[in-house]
Amino acid sequence: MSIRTVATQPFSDQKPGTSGLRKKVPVFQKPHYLENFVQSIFDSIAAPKGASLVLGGDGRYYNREAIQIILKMAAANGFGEVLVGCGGILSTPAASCVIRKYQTYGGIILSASHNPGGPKEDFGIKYNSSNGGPATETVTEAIFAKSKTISSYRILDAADVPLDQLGETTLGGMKVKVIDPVSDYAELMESLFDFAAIRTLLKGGFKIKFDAMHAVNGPYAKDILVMRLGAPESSLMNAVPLEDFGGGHPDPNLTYAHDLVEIMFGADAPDFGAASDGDGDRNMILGKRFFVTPSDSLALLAANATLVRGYAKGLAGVARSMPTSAAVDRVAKAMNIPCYETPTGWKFFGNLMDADKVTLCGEESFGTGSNHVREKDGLWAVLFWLNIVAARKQSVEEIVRGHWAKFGRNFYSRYDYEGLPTEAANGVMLHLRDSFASLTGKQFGKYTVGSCDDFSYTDPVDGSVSKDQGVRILFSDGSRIIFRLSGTGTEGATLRVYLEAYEVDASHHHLDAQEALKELIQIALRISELQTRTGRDQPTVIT
Ligand code: VG1
Ligand code: CO
Repeated sequence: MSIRTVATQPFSDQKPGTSGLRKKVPVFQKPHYLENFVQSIFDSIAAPKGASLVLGGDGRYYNREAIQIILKMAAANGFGEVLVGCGGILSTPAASCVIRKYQTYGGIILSASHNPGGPKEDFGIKYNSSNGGPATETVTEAIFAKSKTISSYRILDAADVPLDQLGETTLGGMKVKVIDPVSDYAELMESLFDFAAIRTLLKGGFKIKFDAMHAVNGPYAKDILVMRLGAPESSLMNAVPLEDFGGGHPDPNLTYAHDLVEIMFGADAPDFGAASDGDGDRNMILGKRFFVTPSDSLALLAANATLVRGYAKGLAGVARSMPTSAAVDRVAKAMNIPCYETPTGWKFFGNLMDADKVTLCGEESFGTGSNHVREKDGLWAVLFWLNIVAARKQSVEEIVRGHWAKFGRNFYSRYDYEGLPTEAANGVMLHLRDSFASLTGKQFGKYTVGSCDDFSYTDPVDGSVSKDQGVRILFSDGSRIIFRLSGTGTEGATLRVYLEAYEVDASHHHLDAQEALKELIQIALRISELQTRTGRDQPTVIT
């Protein structure tokens, strides 16, 4: 076995986005493409000789091939040990858990999350640091800089490593440990939640349905919900991971998790429904004929946290991404704990959690999590909800309505315009930025614009500044419209419009969100000139 140094040329498009580098599979299959990026990671993180690494992915198409390449490159770059999930599988939260538990130098996660998989679909790769969280912007910038000047990479000439059996093998001078992808994670869940109480709830006739969307969480749900908590096997759907997610879009929302939604809104619906995404870090929570918005879910977990063993001591603070509704801010205020607002999620939450500033955090994009790992965590959210339901002995709907009655309701919706010509999408953002002065103070029906800005964040821990993170139109009553370009898409540009209206009057809380937000939607379309500038009448997805 010998180490080969391969001459290569830089690619100009390896800038990591919101969550690593995501491209179509054929792009990753181009000669040297994956290798260049992996070498750029290794060169940037400067791991000491003999360091250990975690490696795994969501099992999508190209996962296995990529893992073999990365293992051989890790061996050639002086790593001493790689912990890899059996079959190449590790959900994103499980990878974070394993990095932390075994105190490895870092980890590489292969996933394009909720984007479709398959030979012509999406693939992705990201680096997580020793705290188990996504690399900070400083690190991803360094990786990008490397990728622009790279001239060679190192790889071991060796046969593929068997990945389907637990145990230890060697690759050159490096150990490869094939680990059970579920057990460390399941043990962590058992330490946080009252499994006995959830078991009793399920035994007592409380029916649940979990949709793994043919993605990575199938085996995790089977182990935890069925084997450990006693839910009948029929509680799971789409629980066998497939390389193409069964041709579906593994995004747990009302549009893409339609099979589950039909069951939860049908006759004889179960009491609780949930789904998770490609890599198992997102979650959607449903009650019987009832949808919980992710922003409300975060607020509710915070408000009820002390009912749950792992959080009984209280919360140090909470954090949400900027576009996430301010529902959790109201809970934080009532609990007298700090609430942080970051540009997006886990790239920024990690520092806050490491510094013990926050315990719970979340995003409107179906992501919630806590300091138990440094990623959002789909099944964790499901267990948290089940634990709350078991403790409160109320239905999901009763719990949410009670919350609104106490804190008011933040009506919320997100409109996504996917696959827009980049020029047109940039044009909308430019136009909005140019309109700040003329919009401020302007009245639209019952709404008055209090202020507008382009969100900027200064990390309170390391002082790093992230600018131009999205246009905010803030109304005097607390309502908001946010415009932002996605950093995870792989085709053209995706423009996201986030709408939030705060309603304190309980007699209006029963309204449908689209109905309650109707006026704000019209304002958003009018001030952005979105329809004329992009030629789109309708959003691709509404969540
Ligand atoms: C989206 C979400 C963001 C989330 C990111 C990664 O990013 O909006 O909230 O952190 O996906 O989630 P963007 O830049 O496309 O809006 V995951 O589950 O896709 O890794
Ligand atoms: Co995900």
